[in-house]
Amino acid sequence: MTYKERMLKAARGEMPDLLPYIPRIDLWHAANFRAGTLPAQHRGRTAYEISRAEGWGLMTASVDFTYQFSPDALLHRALGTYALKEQVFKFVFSPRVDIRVKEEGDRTFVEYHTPKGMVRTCKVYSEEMRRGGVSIHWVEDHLIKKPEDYRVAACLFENIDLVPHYDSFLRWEKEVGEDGLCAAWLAGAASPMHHIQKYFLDATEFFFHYHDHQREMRALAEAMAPLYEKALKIIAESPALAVNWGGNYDEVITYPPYFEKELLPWIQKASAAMEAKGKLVFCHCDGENQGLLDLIRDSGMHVAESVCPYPMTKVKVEDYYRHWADRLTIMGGVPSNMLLPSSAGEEEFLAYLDNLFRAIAPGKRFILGVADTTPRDAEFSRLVRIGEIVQARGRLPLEGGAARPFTEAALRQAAARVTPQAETEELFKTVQDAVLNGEEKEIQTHIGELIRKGVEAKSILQKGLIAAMEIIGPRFKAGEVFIPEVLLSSRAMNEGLKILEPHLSEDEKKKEGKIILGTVKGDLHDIGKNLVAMMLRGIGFEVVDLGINVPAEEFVKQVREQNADILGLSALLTTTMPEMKKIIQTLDQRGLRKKVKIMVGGAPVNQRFAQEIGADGYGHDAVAAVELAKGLMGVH
Ligand code: B1M
Repeated sequence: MTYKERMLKAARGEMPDLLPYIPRIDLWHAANFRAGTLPAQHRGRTAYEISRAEGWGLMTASVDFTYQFSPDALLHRALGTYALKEQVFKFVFSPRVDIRVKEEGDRTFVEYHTPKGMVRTCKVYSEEMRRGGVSIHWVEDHLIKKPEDYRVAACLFENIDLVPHYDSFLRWEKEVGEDGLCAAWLAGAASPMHHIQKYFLDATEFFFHYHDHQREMRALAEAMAPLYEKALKIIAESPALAVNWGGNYDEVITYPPYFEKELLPWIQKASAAMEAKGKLVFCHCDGENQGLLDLIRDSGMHVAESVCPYPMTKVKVEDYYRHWADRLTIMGGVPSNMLLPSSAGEEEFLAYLDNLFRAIAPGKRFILGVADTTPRDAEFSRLVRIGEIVQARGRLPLEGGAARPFTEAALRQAAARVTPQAETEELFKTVQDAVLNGEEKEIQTHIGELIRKGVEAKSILQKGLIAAMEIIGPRFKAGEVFIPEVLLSSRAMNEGLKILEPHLSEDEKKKEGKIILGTVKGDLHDIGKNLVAMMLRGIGFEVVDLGINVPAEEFVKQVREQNADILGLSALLTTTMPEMKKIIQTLDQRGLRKKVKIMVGGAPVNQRFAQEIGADGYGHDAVAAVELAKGLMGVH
């Protein structure tokens, strides 16, 4: 059986002969090829050649930005209108749109002059990013900057057409042959609204606009919908047997009610359209999926691709299999940190595989791979070892026995909900409610009223504002409220503080402590870090946010100058985690280590790593980060 046949069978819920093993190695390859550090036996080879030489399938189910035919494939990155080999159409701009492009070093500025005005974007792709194994270009200046931009963006999209174009897809399919299943791609978003979220606004800003400018946003989504409809028709009629429809779903970013309202109908629509033509729908489910398990399972998609289980995320591989495998095929299963000796020792790696092979028996609806992708510093021999184990033990049906039992205790834990006690005086209820409901305007009135009544500013701060933030944290952790609520509450809290501040004495204004916060060098993920910053501010810390991609020297400089109590480091990539160690070492060498407490966090970071690098603490999520910061300050 060929890899293509195995994938088709696995995706359709039939039993292939062997567990398909298709590790994604594009970024690992690009970084090591550049650095001249590919394994000796593979020097000079392409990623496809290496996979073939090792007997693995080719990862062609998800987009590979590192390998494209068109030099301008990513020019319109900030619009999400690429020109990729994975596409079976071309985006065609009408002559009514005048496009002006300017390159400056690593930056590409693009202006779109439409009949209704101009919008502009800027993307960055640096040598450092290439070397680090990053394929996604960073959008530095987003399309939507102010509410008026929505109208222009809508006009822009009304002036973009899609025309069928199979040439590059067919060329790619020919190159892949029977060694993989080539999936077509639209833009990596599941729906027009998801497209707006992923491309047009900064990740945090999106949630504010989603609340404040819902009408304008929806009008833009409606203006984009015909393109999405047309893409579906073209893909359905095209030679592609599968489509990868949207991705980066995550229980925080695409939180359940939002997913259900804005993404699900389009995934269902895509699945129905493809199914009518005997085609398959893959979705790139590389995020934290715990809160989305049912929604994804029932969405109609055929394959959840890039599934990244515990210990990188909350859901264990056995729980995925138990929950999904009766109707949804899982692709992925090996979290990328299992390939890094610095994150997982040899024993842990082997134990993980051992468990995986037991957990996914009989092996139906499973395509084994690395989720999301093999990191630059991965131990190549581990990828090879997985391939050998598949050859030795991967005949289907697997003989591993039943999946590990799902313990009652784990079920109870997952269902546990924190019920916060809002035991506060009635007097402060209006302020608390305004924070909890994210009412940034009303809060000013409520605080004004209390001040006029002669209520102490300090009490309003502690029993109104801070007490409300202490309620929202556990609610977020318990899954009772989602990221927009937290962000809107933090915004309301800050508005309230502005009114209160002139009435607080210098002593009362004193913050819980001062924290320097940033995402380390080479890393552009900032959603989690921003959330941590907002919650720390909400609870009374002064936060100096240095942003993303912050070099060690900058952290050191800030520690020297800011007189802060805590340094907070965030990293979302296994390849950038070592930066944290470097920063701590540099602080040590400069005699500054004792000046601050250091806390670290981010999806791949854990307590063990924090201890190893000499940090003072690790925060699993934003709520834990706040608790940790209070603990480090000696406040409980
Ligand atoms: Co990226 N990405 N990404 N990505 N991305 C991950 C991180 C990944 C784990 C996906 C996966 O494998 N399943 C994977 C890393 C794998 C690895 O390193 N082994 C990955 C990859 C590979 C990449 C690229 C390399 C992909 C590429 O180029 N093809 C690239 C790298 C770019 C770069 O940084 N140089 C890339 C790019 C992107 C996007 C731009 C598309 C986008 C980021 C948008 C943005 O941040 N503005 C993105 C996204 C969205 C993700 C996932 C899907 C979601 C991350 C997120 O925002 N989660 C992510 C999957 C995952 O994490 N499982 C993934 C929501 C957020 C609230 O949670 O950030 O974990 P989180 O923050 C939490 C806690 O971690 C903690 O509190 C936060 C709030 O509760 N926390 C702290 C965070 N910082 C803390 C600091 C503290 C304490 C707690 O103290 C100081």
